[in-house]
Amino acid sequence: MPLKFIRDDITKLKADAIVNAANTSLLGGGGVDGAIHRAAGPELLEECRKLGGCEVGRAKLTKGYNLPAGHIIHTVGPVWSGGKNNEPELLRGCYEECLRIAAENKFESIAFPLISSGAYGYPKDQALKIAVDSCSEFLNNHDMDITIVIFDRESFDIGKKTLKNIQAFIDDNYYDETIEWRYTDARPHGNFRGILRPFGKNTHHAAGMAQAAPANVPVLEEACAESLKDKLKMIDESFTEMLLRKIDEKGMSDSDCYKKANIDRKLFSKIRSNKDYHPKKSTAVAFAVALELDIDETKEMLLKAGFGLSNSSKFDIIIRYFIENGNYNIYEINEALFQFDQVLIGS
Ligand code: AR6
Repeated sequence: MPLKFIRDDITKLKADAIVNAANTSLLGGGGVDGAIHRAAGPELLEECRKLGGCEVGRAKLTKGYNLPAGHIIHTVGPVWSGGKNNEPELLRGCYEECLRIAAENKFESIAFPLISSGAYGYPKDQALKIAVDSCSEFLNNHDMDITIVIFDRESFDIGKKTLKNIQAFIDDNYYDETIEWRYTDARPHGNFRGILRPFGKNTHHAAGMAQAAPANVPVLEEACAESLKDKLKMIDESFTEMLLRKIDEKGMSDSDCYKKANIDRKLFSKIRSNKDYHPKKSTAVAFAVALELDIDETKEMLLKAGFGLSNSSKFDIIIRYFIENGNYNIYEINEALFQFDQVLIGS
């Protein structure tokens, strides 16, 4: 099952369990803890009183009461005090404990806030990394729908340096749609009206990206239609066929691939069983990333699904940035896409 990120209020989510970033008393507080107690109602506090508190890095389960979520797993994150007091291990322990409890109770879905990253002062980028690492590790051996809920934009800080590099890459490559396009008559005597060429700044990036449609499409004669039929018999490998071939070539198992692509098992089975499946672009890109294809292979795979990578889309440029830098970590790619308000890849 995939790992998802959403920007939302965790108290609004429907899941088998949501996680509360509580304190050792488990008797409520501010931040997400306060919001959960308010939304769940006073019965939650009554149940919490019976739990006898909770140690840092551990977790305890209650019912969800008035929440849309069925249960609450209360965990206590470490207070950040510079990082030398076992904070990373304790924070990782929180995620592992919550996931262990969720698995023990056969929960199929769980949503986490970014534990310790508010009042407890854990640097948000490091807190996020621990959340992602712990959850993705768990997903290697378990089927669960895990959501990491990001409350504020700042929490999703992928690190200033990466952000600056991506921004610079976008600035260098982004094709500004406001630039003027001029018609150039490239083939004055041919069937094509010409080729639209960008005119103005950044023309070198965009040149050749778009072509005008043929002007006068001829009516097919019978002989022509027959030869077209023959050609269609030799139709190229489909997206599904290419995907399955690449999985074999890379020596991966199906599950290695769909897990690494952050793709749901059911979706993968659907693709596998339909040679002519047309995936969404975000799905096709996720597979290219999971297979660690280089940029040309990625383009080839996208083309099979009817897509391309252009310089007029921030999504495409960010994907290109990661692939060209040999970074195939889907979660880091998604963090960057999220930061730039783009569709995430995978399921
Ligand atoms: N939904 C999702 N995330 C939220 C919400 C919400 N409704 N509200 C806040 N966050 P914090 P901590 C995010 O302070 O750092 C409490 O008083 C928030 O933006 O809630 O573990 C407890 O009783 C931040 O990224 O928890 C403890 O005393 C993240 O949740 C102490 O705070 C965690 O922020 C725990 O501190």
